[in-house]
Formats: sequence, C-alpha cells, structure tokens
Amino acid sequence: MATYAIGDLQGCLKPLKHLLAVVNFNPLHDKLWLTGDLINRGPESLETLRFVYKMRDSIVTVLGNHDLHLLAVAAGVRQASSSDTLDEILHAPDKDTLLEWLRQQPLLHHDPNLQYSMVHAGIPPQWSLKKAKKKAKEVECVLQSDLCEMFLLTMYGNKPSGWKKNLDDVDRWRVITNYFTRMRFCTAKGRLELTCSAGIHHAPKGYAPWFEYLDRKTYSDRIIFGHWAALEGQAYSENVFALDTGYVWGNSMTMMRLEDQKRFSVSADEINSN
Ligand SMILES: [Mn+2]
Repeated sequence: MATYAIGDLQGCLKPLKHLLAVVNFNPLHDKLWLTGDLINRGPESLETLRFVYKMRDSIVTVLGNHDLHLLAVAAGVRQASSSDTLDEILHAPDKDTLLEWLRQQPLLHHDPNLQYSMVHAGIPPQWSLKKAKKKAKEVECVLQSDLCEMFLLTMYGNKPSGWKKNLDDVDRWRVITNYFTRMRFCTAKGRLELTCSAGIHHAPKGYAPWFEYLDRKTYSDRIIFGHWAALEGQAYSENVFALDTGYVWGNSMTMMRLEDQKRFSVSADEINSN
C-alpha cells in the first residue's frame, strides 16, 4: 500500500495512465493524490475527468483555478475563453454527475497520519496550517451551498490583493480562493502578485515565491502543490513539493510516492513516440 501524488493533469490522460502502470497502482490498496487542474488546455479533459471520477474512492484531489473555471462556465456565470478545451465536458451526458462531484472537492487536504498537506497553488506565509484549513473550509462550504453560483460569479479578480480582517464575504472568499488556487509570488504578509507566472528567479520586485519566506507559519509542514509549471518541479525548499512539471506544455508529468519521496516522471516525447 502506497500513496502517490501527481501534479496538474490538465486533460492529459495518457501520461496519467502510464505513471499508474509504472508503479502497478492498485486502486484497492493504493491512494492517488492530485494537485488539481484536472482539466483544460489538454486533449482529453472529459475522459480525464471520467477516469478520475471512476477512481474517486482511491483518489484525493484539491480544486485548482481551472476546475473552478469549469464550474463557473458550466453554471453559465462565465464565458469560456478561446484557449479553453471544456466543450466536450459541457456537452457530455454525464456532465451533471461529474461537475457535482467536482464541486464537492476541497481546496486543501491534510493527512495527519502521513503528515502531508496538499493545495493547488500554495498557503500564504502569514497563515498556519490550522488557519489555512479553517479558511479553506469556509470557501468549500460556500461552494457546496446555494451560494455557489454567486461565489463563482464574483470569484474572478485580483483584488483585494491580500488578506485583511473585516473583508466582506465576497472579498474574503476571493482572497482565500486566490491564495489556494492562483498564488505564486507574494510578500511576507501575503500581498499577492497574480500577473507573473515566470520562474523563481524572475520574482517581481518586492515579492518572492510564497514558500521562500523562512518565517512563514507552515515552514515545518510538508506541503504538496502544483499550478506553477515554471518551477519545473523544484521549489528548493525543504518540506515543499512542487509537482506540476508542465506536461500539457510539452514537458513532463511528475508523480511522487509520499512514503519515500521517490519521483517518477514521463515526458510528452515518450508518450507521443509510443
Ligand atoms: Mn493552476
């Protein structure tokens, strides 16, 4: 029995199946964690979502920005963008089942036995794990409630740029969601810079990757995340595991076995030459 974590799938089913075969993944005994962004941009979003849904009893996933975007487009509160590849899901006969399941997924997962946490993008420096869990829960409850549509409608935007006490509901949900699903660079106090998606060495002035702050409150917690393909799987920080290695952009898909932190990866070239 083992637990594996894989970075953003983005509708790429072949490398997922390949990695599971490499380790003889057994859904009866093993667990698979996914860092979110299950769909969009890649070639097989519908089949990927169906595959994950079928394996749902062996899977833990967290929501990424693309997953939330799919829910917003499906709810009719947001237009799809020209680079989206979500149409096949939106027209699928099993769409409602798949999206209803997706809506129930968390923003943060913590396993007290394995001592790992997982989010799509990150946890802001000023929040402890305990606080982060509380904030994630707040938005998860909204998503799973009758307020879901209102949340999806008002979720988009880069402001407010950071957490403050006394934000109104819509603003606090947006900041929480931006932290967990979109953050890359921020200040030590958690002010976000959401326009830059470059690598670690291209931090906008005054900002750093969220995990680089040595006094961040989750410094001794082990955190798995995806979202940031430009890191190429390297966060150069202890206890922080970057798993999005940009398969959908022609690079590779990465899987880590949590028990021994051994990594497995498969490149787009390998998959395409088979
Ligand atoms: Mn993402």
